[in-house]
Amino acid sequence: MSSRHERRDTMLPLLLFLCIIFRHGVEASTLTEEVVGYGYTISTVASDHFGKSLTATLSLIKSSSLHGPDIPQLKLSASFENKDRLRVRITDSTHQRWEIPEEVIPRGSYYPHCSLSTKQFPSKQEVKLSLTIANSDLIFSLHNTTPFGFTISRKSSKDILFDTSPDPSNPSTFIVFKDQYLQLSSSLPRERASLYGLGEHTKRSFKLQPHQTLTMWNSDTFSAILDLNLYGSHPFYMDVRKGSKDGRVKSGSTHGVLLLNSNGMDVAYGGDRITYKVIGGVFDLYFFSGSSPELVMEQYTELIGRPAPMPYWSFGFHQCRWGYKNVSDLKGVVANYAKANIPLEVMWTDIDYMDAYQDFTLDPINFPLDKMKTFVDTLHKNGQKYVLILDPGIHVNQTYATFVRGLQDDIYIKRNGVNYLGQVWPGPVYYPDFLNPSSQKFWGTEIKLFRELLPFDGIWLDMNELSNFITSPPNPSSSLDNPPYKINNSGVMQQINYRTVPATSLHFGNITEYDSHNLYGLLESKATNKVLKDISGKRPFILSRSTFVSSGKYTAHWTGDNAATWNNLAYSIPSILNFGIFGIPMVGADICGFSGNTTEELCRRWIQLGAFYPFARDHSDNTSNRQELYLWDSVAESARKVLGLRYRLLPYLYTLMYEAHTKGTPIARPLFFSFPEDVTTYDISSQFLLGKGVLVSPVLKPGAITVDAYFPVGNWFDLFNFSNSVSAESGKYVTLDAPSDHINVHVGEGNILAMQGEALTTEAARKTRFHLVVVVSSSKTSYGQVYLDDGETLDISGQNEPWTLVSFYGALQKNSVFVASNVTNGRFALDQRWIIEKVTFLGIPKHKRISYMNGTGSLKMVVKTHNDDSSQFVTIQVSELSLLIGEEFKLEIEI
Ligand code: MIG
Repeated sequence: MSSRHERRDTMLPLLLFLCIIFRHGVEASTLTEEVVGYGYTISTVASDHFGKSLTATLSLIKSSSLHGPDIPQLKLSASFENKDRLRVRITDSTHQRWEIPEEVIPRGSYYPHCSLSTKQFPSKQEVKLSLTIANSDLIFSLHNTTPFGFTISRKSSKDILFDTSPDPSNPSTFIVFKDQYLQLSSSLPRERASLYGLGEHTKRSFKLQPHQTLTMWNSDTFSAILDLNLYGSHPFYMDVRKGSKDGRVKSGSTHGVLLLNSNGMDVAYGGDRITYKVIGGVFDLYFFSGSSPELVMEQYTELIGRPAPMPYWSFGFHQCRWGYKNVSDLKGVVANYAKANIPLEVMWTDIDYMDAYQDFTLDPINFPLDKMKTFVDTLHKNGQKYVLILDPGIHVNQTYATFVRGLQDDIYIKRNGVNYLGQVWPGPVYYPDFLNPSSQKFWGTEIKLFRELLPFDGIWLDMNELSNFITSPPNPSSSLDNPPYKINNSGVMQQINYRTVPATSLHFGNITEYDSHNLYGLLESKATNKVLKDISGKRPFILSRSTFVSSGKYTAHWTGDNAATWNNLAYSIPSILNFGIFGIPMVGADICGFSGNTTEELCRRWIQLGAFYPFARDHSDNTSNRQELYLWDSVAESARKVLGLRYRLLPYLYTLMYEAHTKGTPIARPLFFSFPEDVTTYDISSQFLLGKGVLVSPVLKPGAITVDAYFPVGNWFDLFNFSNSVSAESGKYVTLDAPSDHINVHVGEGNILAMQGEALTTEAARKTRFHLVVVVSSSKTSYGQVYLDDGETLDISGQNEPWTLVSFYGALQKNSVFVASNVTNGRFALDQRWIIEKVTFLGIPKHKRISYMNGTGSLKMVVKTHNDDSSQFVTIQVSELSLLIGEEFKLEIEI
């Protein structure tokens, strides 16, 4: 069997080199030859009676032939869907064009609101017509210029957020609308705008750097390579603004912009301009007013859907590898984790388990059913789980029942009137068409039958970009396989068909692959999610490589094929932060690196960081050395330490998942989410926050035993030992010790963490007692939450489901320090007999001489102080408590 990665590794540098030359050629010729388009002017304007929406017809100024003929008349509609969400849609005024179906991404139909009354646009040049509603901070303005333009600005600060006003000397700023080429450009305040998002790409920095083209066209490309379009497409960005000189705009004012379009596109980011170049569909732009990063996420996920709730167990540690040989190999790995005392929650199998790489089959020699069944049963007995991989390509093989049922149901993607024949691991394959409603039944039956044989706990969806090992020749009579404008697909500019299903292929309802390509992974995740809900009645766990806008509703994601290098370790942070912003907060990178041989030091540093990824899985490819955490003593030792902290933080991580599900806020967040006014945080790519207040500052360089970490304003305490505090009156960089077995993880003032004890499985960890860590602050009340349920109910927070939500608050007062709780639905927690056994107060200034201490009430407890000479703080430890977490309490210590 030939390894395609080897082939790809040798091909790519050459392809990249060629494409760089080619790209320059194209840009030069665009300037000297014809321009792409001359823009449009406004012919008529109408608005609704409520003043919530406005419609304009636009007429082409002059036609141009580059990239195909222009569409002569367009319709623009602008409307407030709610006070925080403004939608601007531009399409052909007479012909319907491709738009993402409501069944795929339900978003409610808002057009038209009601009957429109026509307005005469004020005839003078340079006049604008504005639209806003009473309680919104956004204003939409239509500019009657030649060509026309529109802007989105803020009412409160007058900041212009999006500005399509054409620069008459630069035709690339004009709106262009052709069948296969749409262009729209907005200027940006270079010094004040910081953009994040527009993926999926592997990037050196989280913040977008000027002068790059971000291509979106789902592709099975090695994620170890920087800046190429990868597995998913998310045409969404968040813009965090720095304050304006006149003081009207405050630093941290944030808005979001989504171009809801599934077609292939290049987005050129130039620092002072962003230009969309899209090869189909319509302009459907959504502006989210924020004005904080958290609010933008709440508003964005309100439209696209909130992230799926994840089962409690999925926050445990996962072990995977491509190349496990047989069942005893798997058993050995599980046993070795146990022997090394390293938590292992989930064991995975890659394509190796299948018979001839056919989905829903087992290799009869190496992974026979009886042995696999015993293996999975044993995992379950030990509180562990099992996840397996599925690839979308179904082997063309008349003796393979799944294939035959697919033929009978007629659910495969078609081309030229027959099922399209691709090539993946099994050899020749057909691909299920998830736009076809019958595919749901087909997929459901296959999964159900297989799960009756082998009770797996979750599904891993790979290769769903769609990946194809062959590139079929284009159909010469169609411009779909070979569109006039070439997006920079995988650096292979000539071909959107490169190693995928060709654009002229057809889905149900005659939807072309050209239009729906980017939706495949989303559709497959959605179908799989539904199947798992239906057959298990529990919260599904799905991990998908390919994603699109709204995938977070159905699946988790990993960052694909990274490499075991120090650079890739560092790139994992921007990738994970991006997926938080895309509404897919359950995300991780392959710990210790997928391709290439890892080293002891790299793997040790990687588990130190990876233990704090929302999704923590060690995975490697079949040609690299094994990298299970127990293989090196120093890695094993680190793993016990950092996974120990992860497991103690499980209630916190799980509550962050609950928050993500209810409000869209990411689990792993950039520093600016908690410190939006601090402009230094905008450039940070080497640290991140878990939730509001746990700061992770990993070592990302070989040989390093210190780390330069940025601390936003406040007091921060090392979460491993509660000392080693950092106090920052305003943000500052600090060089921290980071010996080989240590990662710096700090908790900031104002936070209360509900932690539990360490264990080897999440099930066992859930049975331990709680420990509250209260970091008091001189300026604010400290706050924290814990959400508790059985960890797997489908309907999280459902009316008839048992769950408990506890909010903690605490503060330092003149003569005391206290923590107290508010409880919603305490019953569930009371039934579980969960107890808070220990409370640690951090951040009490030393000058507060602790003269007398006691708890109020008749609580039994032991109070100790820790007075570290080198620290300016005193720690108070209250132990031997037995506070029921399901019951409200107040614990006050006199000082
Ligand atoms: O063509 O299933 O990203 O995690 O191990 C490679 C084998 C197919 C790609 C996935 C990787 C997985 C591998 N897969």
